[in-house]
Amino acid sequence: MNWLLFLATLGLQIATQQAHAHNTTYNNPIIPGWHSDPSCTFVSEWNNTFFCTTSSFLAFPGCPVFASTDLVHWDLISNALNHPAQLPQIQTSTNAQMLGIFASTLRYHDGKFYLLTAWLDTDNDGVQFVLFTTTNPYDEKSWTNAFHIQNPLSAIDPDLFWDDDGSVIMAFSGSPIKASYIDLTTGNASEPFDLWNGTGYNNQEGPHLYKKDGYYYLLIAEGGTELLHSSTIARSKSIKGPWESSPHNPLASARYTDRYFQTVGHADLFQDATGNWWGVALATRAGPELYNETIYPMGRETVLYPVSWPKGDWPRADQVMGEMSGPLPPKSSKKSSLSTFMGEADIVDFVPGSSIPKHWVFWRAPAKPESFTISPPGHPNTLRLTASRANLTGDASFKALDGLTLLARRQTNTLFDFSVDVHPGFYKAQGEEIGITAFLHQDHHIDLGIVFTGGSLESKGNLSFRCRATDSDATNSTLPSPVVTPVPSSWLSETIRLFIRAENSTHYQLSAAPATRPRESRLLAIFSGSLISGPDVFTGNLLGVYATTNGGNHTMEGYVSRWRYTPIAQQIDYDDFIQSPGV
Ligand SMILES: *[C@@H]1O[C@H](CO)[C@@H](O)[C@H](O)[C@H]1NC(C)=O
Ligand SMILES: *[C@@H]1O[C@H](CO)[C@@H](O)[C@H](O)[C@H]1NC(C)=O
Ligand SMILES: *[C@@H]1O[C@H](CO)[C@@H](O)[C@H](O)[C@H]1NC(C)=O
Ligand SMILES: *[C@@H]1O[C@H](CO)[C@@H](O)[C@H](O)[C@H]1NC(C)=O
Ligand SMILES: *[C@@H]1O[C@H](CO)[C@@H](O)[C@H](O)[C@H]1NC(C)=O
Ligand SMILES: *[C@@H]1O[C@H](CO)[C@@H](O)[C@H](O)[C@H]1NC(C)=O
Ligand SMILES: *[C@@H]1O[C@H](CO)[C@@H](O)[C@H](O)[C@H]1NC(C)=O
Ligand SMILES: *[C@@H]1O[C@H](CO)[C@@H](O)[C@H](O)[C@H]1NC(C)=O
Ligand SMILES: *[C@@H]1O[C@H](CO)[C@@H](O)[C@H](O)[C@H]1NC(C)=O
Ligand SMILES: CC(=O)N[C@H]1CO[C@H](CO)[C@@H](O)[C@@H]1O
Repeated sequence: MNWLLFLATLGLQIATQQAHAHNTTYNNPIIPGWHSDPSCTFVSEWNNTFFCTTSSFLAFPGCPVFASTDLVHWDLISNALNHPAQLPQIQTSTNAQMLGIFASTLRYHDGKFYLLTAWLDTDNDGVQFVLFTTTNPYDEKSWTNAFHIQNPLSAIDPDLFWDDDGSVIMAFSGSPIKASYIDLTTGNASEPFDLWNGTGYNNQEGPHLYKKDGYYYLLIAEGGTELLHSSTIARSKSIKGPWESSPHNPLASARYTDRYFQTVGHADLFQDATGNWWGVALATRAGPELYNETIYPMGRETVLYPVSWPKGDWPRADQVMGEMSGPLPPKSSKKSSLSTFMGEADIVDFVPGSSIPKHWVFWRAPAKPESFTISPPGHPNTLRLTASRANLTGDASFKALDGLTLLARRQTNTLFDFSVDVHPGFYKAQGEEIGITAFLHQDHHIDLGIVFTGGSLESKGNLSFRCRATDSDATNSTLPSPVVTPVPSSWLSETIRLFIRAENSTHYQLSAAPATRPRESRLLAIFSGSLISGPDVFTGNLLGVYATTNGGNHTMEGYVSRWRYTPIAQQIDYDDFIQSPGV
């Protein structure tokens, strides 16, 4: 070998090694709990920061935006949909549960952040494409109102791609996947044209376009968002085709495997400051067996995997696992040592002057925001709930604008402890109920309520703990009967602490104690996580408080306090639990 060639080869080796010189291990999911359909982008102009968004359906605030400089510490920096005037339907429409904000695309172009998404509801025909933009994603109020982009085929999953000539291409779901040129000033979309058919699976959706080394690359999701889900890729010299499928497809998938992380698909790709490529996707922690038993209450979460994509060649991805290794950017020095994977704890005491934490959600934008008041006069360190007529399930006459008194956060850990204190004295009329819930949506929830059944309060049995599950997919034999337990008479005038705890990865324990004597805790019921998982449910478990008159039209107010969510452990493989520090 001559010296020049040797040096060139050595240089090449060093360059290649440099890109991968400092592999570190990290855990999936990088954003745990219900965070499906991730779309992420890297923005060097913003201090080499990665930004991601995930689907939010009827949860409000919606369109959460996360930022990270090291890919493992993710901060929720804003919710792009944060006040109802931006998209009034988030408050007024949709009695169907699995509609709302679907999968989005997040991109940065020429100083501006673009979040393009689909809005679906039952009160309007078809699907609307709506665009939110900002020049500062850290400033929540700076996100614009929804700007409508034409959706010629009533598709979902709009992408946003700027071509070299400045034209803007919006790919979207369809068989084959289609695209239109769009005008971002008028919202007009051109006659759609066909892109790629995929590799033969159903539900071609979630497209993202990229351009690299003279090719257009089209990444799509195929197979439906369950066990056959996948992410596949094709390329073409021209946007009009022909598209060539990657010989390495699927790029990412767990189908036909027994891996713990299933349903891997609906991906996005981005490149970091040193030129390494990364992929994100959604995945469900369960393994195929529990998946088939529909026990995956956290739903679809966001995972990260390294991608190698040599010049002119096809991308290859590492398979998604609970523990992975890759050339992560250096750890942000400002951050605590806990990665977002460990799940966020809540220690919330509703101190006067505080506001509702940014990561908590309502189900639709609240029709009456004053139903959730922190520390009203005379009641410091409490949250006052004004009950909704409808309970969490609602009834035939329930309308979105009636409002639902529910405030929740995501279950972000396989094992956790959640508790809230309920103050005495709210009960005046029959049916009144305040409680805590594990809530997937209005047709899937497990509630632990304190219910007043009328009569005199002092009489034993008139104030009860009621553990009740609602599961529209359950049959009479699989829906457990409500468990009703009288509140012990010695607790009647006390503040009562209600607990929901995942004691293992399949079951939830519901219990209660006098707040001042938590050791007197009583186990009231154990319910399966299958009640809050479902094959056609796209959300994941939320934990929260609710108040209802169960159909009564009168006003009822109650007070809760001391909201705690304590992460206990993350399961990352069949026999692998990572304990939270301090547990
Ligand atoms: C980048 O980081 C510096 C130092 O933390 C900060 O002052 C600056 O505002 C940041 N710039 C952007 C665009 O985020
Ligand atoms: C946008 O589309 C609408 C309806 O299809 C049409 O009336 C209008 O002229 C279009 N605007 C532009 C600038 O093309
Ligand atoms: C998709 O597949 C159908 C049926 O095989 C074929 O007729 C059509 O031309 C294909 N379209 C594209 C864009 O490849
Ligand atoms: C899960 O269900 C699918 C579809 O019914 C089946 O093909 C697969 O064998 C099942 N896997 C397990 C582990 O039960
Ligand atoms: C670092 O991780 C990447 C992605 O898994 C891999 O391709 C590369 O070989 C690793 N490098 C080293 C030095 O282990
Ligand atoms: C469930 O039970 C109710 C009341 O007993 C009965 O009316 C209904 O037909 C049952 N449904 C099924 C699917 O068995
Ligand atoms: C979890 O606990 C429940 C109830 O105690 C039990 O029936 C179930 O088998 C346990 N599941 C696992 C995975 O240990
Ligand atoms: C909800 O309220 C309706 C009446 O408004 C009642 O029929 C139903 O049993 C209640 N369900 C739950 C889970 O509270
Ligand atoms: C409460 O109001 C609803 C409509 O707002 C009505 O349908 C219902 O009959 C009323 N219930 C009672 C108990 O008055
Ligand atoms: C509505 C109701 O449950 N009322 C009961 C309240 O408690 C007294 C004494 O136990 C019962 O007699 C009532 O039926």
